[in-house]
Amino acid sequence: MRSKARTNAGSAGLPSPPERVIVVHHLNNSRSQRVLWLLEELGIPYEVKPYRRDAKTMHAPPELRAVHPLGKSPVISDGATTLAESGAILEYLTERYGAGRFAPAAGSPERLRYTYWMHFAEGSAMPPLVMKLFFDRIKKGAPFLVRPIARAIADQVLNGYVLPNIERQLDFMEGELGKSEWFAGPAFTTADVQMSFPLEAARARGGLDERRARLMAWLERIHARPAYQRALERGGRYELLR
Ligand SMILES: N[C@@H](CCC(=O)N[C@@H](CS)C(=O)NCC(=O)O)C(=O)O
Repeated sequence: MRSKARTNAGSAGLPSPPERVIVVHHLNNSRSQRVLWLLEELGIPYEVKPYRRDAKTMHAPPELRAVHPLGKSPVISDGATTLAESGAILEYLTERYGAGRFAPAAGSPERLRYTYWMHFAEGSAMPPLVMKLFFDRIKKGAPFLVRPIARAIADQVLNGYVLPNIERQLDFMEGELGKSEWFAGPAFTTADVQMSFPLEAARARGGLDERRARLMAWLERIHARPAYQRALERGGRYELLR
């Protein structure tokens, strides 16, 4: 049975193993798909609590704020611990349940690469991809009378900042995958799970295509993993926003 007591991100006081039933607060078409995938790779049981985006605004429903004050997904509850932020969740799960799998040894060069990509995914790769989503929507959805002005402003930001950054990052990632099969080195790690969302978003709306053969092959490799497929079955339809 799960404890009703709740502590937010990073708190101590973890329950003993039999008490734990990990609950993933899962928003459709979102970053929480990565958490389901890692749990499948780890082979530990979990519950999915589904939330649906508002069809118009794409926002998460307000009930998610009862789980974590920011009301974003993913969030997990593991006994008395509630943890948000996908990178933190993936690191927590890997350290707690990985038994040495999916993370390179501490102090190794691969571990530094692992740390780098764990942070790069949300800290560098996602911001321009999110900006592209919003500015594309402004271009399409601005009221008729102001649409030309809205488009001009959006194009200025897109062409001056967003698109060049996405391109530069894609080139960089493509080059890095020339060094090894997976992001942190020769072995698949949780950093590949963390990097899946920005690269799937880049494929959906950021111009990632066959011109970057290594990134495309990496996407194929992750999609072919049985655990990835099982996570899709658990999470339901997964289609990245465009
Ligand atoms: N950096 C955070 C981002 C969390 C985030 O923005 N999640 C999106 C889903 S991909 C969300 O909940 N959006 C709904 C909303 O903002 O209302 C993480 O990696 O967990």
